[in-house]
Amino acid sequence: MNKKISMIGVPLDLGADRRGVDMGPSAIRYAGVVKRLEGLGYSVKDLGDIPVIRPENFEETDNHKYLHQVLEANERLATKVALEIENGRFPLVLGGDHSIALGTLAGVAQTKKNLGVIWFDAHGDINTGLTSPSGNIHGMPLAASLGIGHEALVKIGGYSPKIKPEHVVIIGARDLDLGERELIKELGIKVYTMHEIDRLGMTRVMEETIEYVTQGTDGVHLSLDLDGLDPIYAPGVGTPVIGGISYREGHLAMEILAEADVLTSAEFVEVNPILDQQNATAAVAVALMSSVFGDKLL
Ligand code: 4U7
Ligand code: MN
Ligand code: MN
Ligand code: MN
Repeated sequence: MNKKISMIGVPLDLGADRRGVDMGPSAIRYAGVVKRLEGLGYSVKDLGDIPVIRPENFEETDNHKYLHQVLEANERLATKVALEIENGRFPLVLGGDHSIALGTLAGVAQTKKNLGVIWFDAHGDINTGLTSPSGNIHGMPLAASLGIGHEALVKIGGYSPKIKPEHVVIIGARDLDLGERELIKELGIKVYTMHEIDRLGMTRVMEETIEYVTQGTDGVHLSLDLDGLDPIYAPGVGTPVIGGISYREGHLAMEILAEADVLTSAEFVEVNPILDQQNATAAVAVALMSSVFGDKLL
């Protein structure tokens, strides 16, 4: 793994239309992420936070809440991520709501034309303005990155698509909207729902996932939504869904990823300290990062 990490915070909550997740980057820093990664031998450069402009009033464009603010923050994020990669560094993005994957992927995919993506989440995040029951953009970044949805979202970074359906794996899904299910089937996206995780076990799920996302790709991005974990372990999230991945399964997944040594970028999103219990969810995020960056425990 690249030993030079550039950490970028994105204090955005407008994509979730819910206050609190904007404090995610602070909570994760407070939970000791830099020390933890430095302890594993990484050199960590904390680039601070991407500025987010708050609107005076509620805004909505064609069932996309706060479209303009979400676009602006993500354009900035994309530029920064691309620059860090050019400088030979590993971008580690801290959310913020999951709409920030739009900017991360727009930055990463500028250099990686066949990027593999592991989407660890209770949700598919593959809605468009036409299928979204909420109008919240954090439920749309996977669709937009595939080139599907609102023109402006799709074109972040000035190009589209960022990724191809055959390079994506969703892990932990248990709350998929009707339109999402249809699109997943239409595009043939590989999904390990909780059912498959129960049935096959996390080891096999991760081994198959790694095999799959490294076929014909030139890098692998991990987009980890803390709500992929069960809310027992990660209560500080805006859209919790019971029946999720356990703390140990989450660690196992990260450890297998670390062993495979395939990741070229990562983001950890949806930590909401207002909904949390004593920063437990931020602590889980840092613990998972520690595993995915190679903590061997012994
Ligand atoms: B997250 C939802 F309807 N699908 O689109 C939607 F259930 O980034 C939830 O995964 C989206 O946390 C959750 O609003 C987005 C809803
Ligand atoms: Mn989610
Ligand atoms: Mn839901
Ligand atoms: Mn998500």
